[in-house]
Amino acid sequence: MIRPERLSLHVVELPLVHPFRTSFGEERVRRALLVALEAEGITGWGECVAGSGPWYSYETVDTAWWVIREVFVPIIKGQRFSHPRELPRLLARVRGHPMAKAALEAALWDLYGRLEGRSLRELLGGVRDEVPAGVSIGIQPDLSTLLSRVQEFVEQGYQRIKLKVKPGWDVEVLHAVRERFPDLPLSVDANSAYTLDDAHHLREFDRFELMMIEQPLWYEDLVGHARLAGELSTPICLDESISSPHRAWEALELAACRIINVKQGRVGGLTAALEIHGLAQERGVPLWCGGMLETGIGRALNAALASLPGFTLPHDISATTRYYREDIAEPRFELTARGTIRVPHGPGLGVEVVPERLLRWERAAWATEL
Ligand code: OSB
Ligand code: MG
Repeated sequence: MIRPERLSLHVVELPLVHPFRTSFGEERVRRALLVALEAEGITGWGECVAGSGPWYSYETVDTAWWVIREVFVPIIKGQRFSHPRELPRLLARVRGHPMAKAALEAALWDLYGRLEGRSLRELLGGVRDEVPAGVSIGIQPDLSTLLSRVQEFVEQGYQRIKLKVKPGWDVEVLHAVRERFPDLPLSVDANSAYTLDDAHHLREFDRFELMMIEQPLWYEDLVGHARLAGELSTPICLDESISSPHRAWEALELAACRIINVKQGRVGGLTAALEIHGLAQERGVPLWCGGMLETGIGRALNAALASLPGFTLPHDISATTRYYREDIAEPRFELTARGTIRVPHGPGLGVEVVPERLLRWERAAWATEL
């Protein structure tokens, strides 16, 4: 039984090594909300994947802060849990806010693992010691900068390169990258930058032998993706559209995608991610773990999730140095000589928050007894 005694919220701002530009904007700093749950002198940590503004998702650091403090805390006050999967049932009557729910659930999984002396990988049923690492490269100021960034990551040994695309930064870019790197495992992510009217244009992507095209259309549009899938030979992967296990089921029923990018935060937590994993296993749909520029806390969780048997494609889980000069957690994640990231095996997340670093990068904090 876990009886959480105290909850604290921490907003941190970590400068990114390189600005990250997508079809919806640019980030120079990762503003992240961390949730800590304490019991019996042990602390469990969860990172909320919401961004600082409502661009990737309507949730933000501030909406998550508000809903956890004003809505979730009163619900969990005095509660006991025999397993973290009991939390989503308690929170089910709150509509929406999947990223906030996921962050609280993540803290409970970490706390549970630490109290039981078991790793998150083991608790989730992971089967791998290391997972294939890919890297996601944002939109660059020009083509030559992009080519040198790709070169740099290929030399480092990443197993797959994902390029952010948008109208005006696509076919020409892909042509140049393919010409220089003919055999490179390559994919693209549009973050909803196209419409079905662009179907003819998107067909040009087919000649670049991409592993997938991620989220080409509007996030609510499963039917549009199903129609587009009929026009393209490149597999469609959905990211933003998959906001719950039910949406994953709908997407697969409609044949809106052949691959799913799983972000536990976007789907409402680890329990929901496990449900999607089960569904994908039944149907033989390959999964991979997406990223949200997480700190070491979120990255450790992603690595544990990616170690499940259904996660078979390279992930957006890159080395710490690709994102941050200094992370708030230790040890840092490094790319192995095999182009993989090791899955932590210590209790819970298997990484530790460094208190001085948390203080250095913290911009706001709040705590309450439960
Ligand atoms: O669409 O996958 C995305 C980062 C922030 C928001 C959305 C996305 C991304 C990435 C980065 O592609 C993946 C990573 O963390 O390395
Ligand atoms: Mg994406």
